[in-house]
Amino acid sequence: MKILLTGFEPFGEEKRNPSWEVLKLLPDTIGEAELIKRCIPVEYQKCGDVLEEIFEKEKPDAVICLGQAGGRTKITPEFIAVNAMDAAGADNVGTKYAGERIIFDGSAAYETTLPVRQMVEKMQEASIPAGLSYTAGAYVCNNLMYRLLHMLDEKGLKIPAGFIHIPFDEKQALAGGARPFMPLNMMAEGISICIGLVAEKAQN
Ligand code: PCA
Repeated sequence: MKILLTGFEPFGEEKRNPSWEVLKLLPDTIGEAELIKRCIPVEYQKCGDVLEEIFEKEKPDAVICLGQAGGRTKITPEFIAVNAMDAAGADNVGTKYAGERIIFDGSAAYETTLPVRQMVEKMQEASIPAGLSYTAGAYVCNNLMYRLLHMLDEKGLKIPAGFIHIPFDEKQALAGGARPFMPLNMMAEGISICIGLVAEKAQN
């Protein structure tokens, strides 16, 4: 079984993105699952297309996309992606959106198909701060999650897929004053727990 994992390149003022750094710490297999790791550009117009290309090539059995949510204190699986692009900040090619749709006639929202409640419970049992999030924002991460779930819906593919936001890592915290963070090793442990659950779900 193949699980596609994506992280993002750095954006804004940051020199690194923990969503990609954490993937570098993971092994290439966990149990029966082969992990395919890819880095996605922080661009509204490109992120979904890049993901679709990788998906077509790799044909994974499950997809977990990761992104940085600076300021959060927990690993937060996202419950929902909304059909909106609306953020104060520009993406990495300077594009900004205010109150626009991702897909003009697309659904208002898509719900994750990852076992998010179990993920949160299992991470908490392992003493890793975790919580369910009901908003991925309306910037590029939400965009990627929406495009992922829209693509699977269009293809009629019912595989586990969704998005997990993670906090800044320790290097970012040290570089930028007093900011909430989580050590990368702890995030790697948390994401490995999530992958294990997804592998179980994808098999059934
Ligand atoms: N976080 C941003 C985009 C890329 C990333 O890692 C977000 O939350 O939208």
